[in-house]
Amino acid sequence: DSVKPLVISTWDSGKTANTAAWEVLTAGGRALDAVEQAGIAIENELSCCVGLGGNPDRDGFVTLDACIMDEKANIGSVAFLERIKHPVSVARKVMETTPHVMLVGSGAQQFAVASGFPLEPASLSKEAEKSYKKWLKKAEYKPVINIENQKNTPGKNADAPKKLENGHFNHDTMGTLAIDQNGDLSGMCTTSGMGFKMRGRVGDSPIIGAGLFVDNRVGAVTCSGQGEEVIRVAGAHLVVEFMRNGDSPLTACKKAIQRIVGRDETRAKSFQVGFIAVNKKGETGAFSVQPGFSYTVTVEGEENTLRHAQSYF
Ligand code: SD4
Repeated sequence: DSVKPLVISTWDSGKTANTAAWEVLTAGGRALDAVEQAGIAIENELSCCVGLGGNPDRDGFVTLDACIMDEKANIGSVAFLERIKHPVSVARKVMETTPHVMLVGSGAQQFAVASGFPLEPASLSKEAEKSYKKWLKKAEYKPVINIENQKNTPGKNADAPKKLENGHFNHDTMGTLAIDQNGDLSGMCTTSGMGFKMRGRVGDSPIIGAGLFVDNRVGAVTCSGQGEEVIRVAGAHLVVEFMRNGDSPLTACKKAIQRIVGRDETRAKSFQVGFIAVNKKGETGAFSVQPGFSYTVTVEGEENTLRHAQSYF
C-alpha cells in the first residue's frame, strides 16, 4: 500500500509550494503539473533564493536555475537564465518542445521569449537591493548557512524563519516532489542560486542527478544548500540509488550526507546541504549537514506539516 497523492518540499516555504501542488493532485492531476505549479507559486513570491526577487550575483544580476523531471524520465532544465519570471515552466518547455534537455544563459532566454514568456525588467527587488548594497561593503563570498529560513540579512544566522516586510516568509531553493493519484512521481527544483556568486556560476539545482532525480520505480529526491558539494557526489541520484538498494528515504539521505561530509569533516562545518526524499510507497525522509533544515509534507488529512530534518552536526 502506498500513500498517494503526496507532496513534499524543501524548507518552511514548502507550504506555498505544497498548497499549489495539492490543488492539482486532489483534482486528479499529474504529479508533473503539480510540481510545476509549486515552482510557479514560489517563483511568484519575494525571496532571497528563488525567482527574480532573489539575491543577485556579485555583479548585481539575478540569474536563475531550474529543472523538472517526470515519471518517464523526461527532463528539462535551464541555467544562468535572466529576466524570466518562471524558469520552472521554461524548463518544462525545454523538456516538451525541444530535442535537448538543458539550455543556458542568453540561449535559454531567447528560447523563453520565443516560447511566449515575457522579458521582465532587469531590476532588483527592494530586499535584494538592500542585501546587495550591504554585501558590496565587504564583497566577500561567504554563503550563510540556512539563509533560506531567515530574514534576508547577510551575516545574520538564526533558526526561526522571520517574516519579511511584505508579510511573506523568506525562502529558498525550492525543491518539490510529488506522487499523484496514479502513483506516478515527478519533481522540480528552482532557485536564484547562492547569493553573490560569480557571474555565470551554476549550482546543483538545474542539474538532473545533482539537485533533482526521479525514478518512478524507486522514488524521488531533491535538495538545497551549497550546490558545489551536491554536484560533487551527484547527490540526488546517489540518494535514489541508496533507496533502490533498499534503504529508507531517511537512511538514504543520511548516507549521502555522510558521503559529502566524509570528504573533509572540518570543511563541512562551514556549509549546509539538505536532502529530502520520497519512495514509491510514499515514505518520506530528510537529512542535512547542519541543523536548521526543514521541509514540508502534505498528505490526505495532514496538509503542510512542517518537519525538521535530523543533521550530521
Ligand atoms: C545552489 N543549491 O545554487 C542552490 C542554493 C540553495 O537555497 O539551495 N539555496 O547551490
